[in-house]
Amino acid sequence: MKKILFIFSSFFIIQKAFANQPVEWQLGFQKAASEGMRDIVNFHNNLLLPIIIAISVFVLFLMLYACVRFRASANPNPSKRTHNVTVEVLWTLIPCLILIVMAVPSFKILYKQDTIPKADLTIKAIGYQWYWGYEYPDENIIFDSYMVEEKDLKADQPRLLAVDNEVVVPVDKVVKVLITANDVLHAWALPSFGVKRDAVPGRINETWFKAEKEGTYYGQCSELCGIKHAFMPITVKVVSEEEYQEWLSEARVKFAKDEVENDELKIASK
Ligand SMILES: [Cu+2]
Repeated sequence: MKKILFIFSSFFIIQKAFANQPVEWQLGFQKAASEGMRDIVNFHNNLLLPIIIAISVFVLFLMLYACVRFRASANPNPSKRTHNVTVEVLWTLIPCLILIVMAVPSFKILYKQDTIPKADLTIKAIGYQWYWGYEYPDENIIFDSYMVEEKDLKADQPRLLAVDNEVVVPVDKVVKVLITANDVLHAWALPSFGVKRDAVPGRINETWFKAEKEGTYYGQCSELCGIKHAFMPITVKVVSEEEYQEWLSEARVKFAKDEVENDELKIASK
């Protein structure tokens, strides 16, 4: 009992303190930080969970009822009935109706996520074995993002989730994410934003999010991509517009896209 209480209390307390990464004894989703994720959490908590609980309780009741009501000792001559049209129609129709009730809001969320609003900025995530590369195509910025090894972790960096170069985006802006891979299938996933898209070599997938709160958000590659699949985390830092501009001006120098290629092109075209 104490353990159960601990699980419950730690769930609520830790959820508040570290909202953006998995926590020990966590139940349910990470806290939502975008409208998309809020939709998903509401759908799950307010519709799916009640339906699942109701079905489980009902089936459990039926099983217990059948065990008691039709036990061998009370039924020396068992019933030979094999069909009942009414019951058969009901147990086909009712599950169909339940599925329809679930499908309507589910498709609504899917379509909402699929329609990308006018983007304020675009980033490109490229999956490699085993790290992520990022580009800000409009800013001429390109960098790689490797997991921080356990021995190099700073005090506030979570194990297996922190990276050396974080993606930085401004708060309350529509961020369009182009996702692809350079070798095998990966998947760019960030639970707090309700985002998960496959990274497919030779193809660009799109998704978007609008972060509502400043903070550091952690995700992981979510497609088995080889021996170090678990070691290519995703870190997105959501900052204010001013901080973002500051970061941009530094990043444009630090992560400037190599101009050599273009120079060579220029030489070649001369
Ligand atoms: Cu991967």
